[in-house]
Amino acid sequence: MNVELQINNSTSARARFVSWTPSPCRIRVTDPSGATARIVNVRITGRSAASAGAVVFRASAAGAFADSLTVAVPINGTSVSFFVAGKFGRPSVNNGDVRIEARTGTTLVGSVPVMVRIRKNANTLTLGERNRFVAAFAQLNNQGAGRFADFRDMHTDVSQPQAHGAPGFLPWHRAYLLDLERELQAIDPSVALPYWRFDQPAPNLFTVDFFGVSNGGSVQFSNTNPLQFWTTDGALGIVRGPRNLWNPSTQPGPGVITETQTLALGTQYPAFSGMEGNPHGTAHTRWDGFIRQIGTAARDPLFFLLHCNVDRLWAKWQRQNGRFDPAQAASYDSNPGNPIGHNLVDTMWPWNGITGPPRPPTAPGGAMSSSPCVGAPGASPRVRSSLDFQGRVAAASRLGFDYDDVRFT
Ligand SMILES: [Cu+2]
Repeated sequence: MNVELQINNSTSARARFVSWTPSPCRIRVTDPSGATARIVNVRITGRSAASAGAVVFRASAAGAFADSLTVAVPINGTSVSFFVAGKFGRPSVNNGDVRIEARTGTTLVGSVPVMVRIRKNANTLTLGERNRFVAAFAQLNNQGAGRFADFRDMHTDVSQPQAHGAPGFLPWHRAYLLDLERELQAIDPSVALPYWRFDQPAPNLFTVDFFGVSNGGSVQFSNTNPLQFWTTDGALGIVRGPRNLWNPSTQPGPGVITETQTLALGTQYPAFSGMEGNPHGTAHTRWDGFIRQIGTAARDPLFFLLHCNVDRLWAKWQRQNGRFDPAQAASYDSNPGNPIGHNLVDTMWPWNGITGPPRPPTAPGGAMSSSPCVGAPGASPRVRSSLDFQGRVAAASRLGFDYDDVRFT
């Protein structure tokens, strides 16, 4: 007998990535030979090394997760649904480092490799994770000739009002990071965007082998680091230096409020979104160079790690206060005076392709990148598409990413 395991309801190997948020899956009998009844009990488990990812299961969209699940599967080929999630605290370190196995009795009847793909603290990545991320990012930019140029062009002075200084700041940047992360995953599906905790020292991030070292002027990289060829706006190199003799390897960003302080800004979105100033703006202006100003910030790949932490803080705040539902007033700031692109129902530039006032004159990059694993947020996301990122309110809203320290359960 043989069964087929469909992760994220797909037979594609590209869809075999899960996070803390439950992924819908299916099992069906593809070869019934040897079966003695019309329905067989199949036990589904995860198998991995102690240092690798781990998964848990449940039979339906709600309920407790367990390390194994027994499913009654008809031998006529009808599929039966179940759910898989990463076991919190056990993210993968390599693609396919967990196997989902199906057994009847002790006989293995089906098996697929999966990855618990999770956004992690950049300071704690394994060397393998670090090197794969840097290689994918460098390839996306391709010395200035690659697809990264669109991301550079999305975050400029002219597009500034689409993404800053109003409530859509957090939803817009969540979509922006997701679009970039999906492009990185098209290059290497094992990559997830890491975050820079700007309220902590990051000795493993600010090295010549990772995001580089500089006391001002051009960032220095080792001769094995592909970021040494980073080029934007026709110029080789990244201009970045810590302001006022700050050492990002040994000190948190001066004046940057801590995570605890950020999460205590208030329980309503209008209060919490004050974090656009501090810690977000303060983290940007601890530096001189590209990352200091909106118009040039996206020229520095560190921008995306800084913003990944901004997004993580929003995710933590959402979980702490139950602020995932766009229909609940406290989850957002639905001020009637919000500019276009900052109301929950508004589509977001540039993915909507709309140009001309009050939108910018061009819409670089086209539609939002799709994912082999999830359907949301679609080609033209709305502000509201960013809120329910774990699909808590509606499972179809799940965006397919999670943070190492933000649980689903
Ligand atoms: Cu920005």
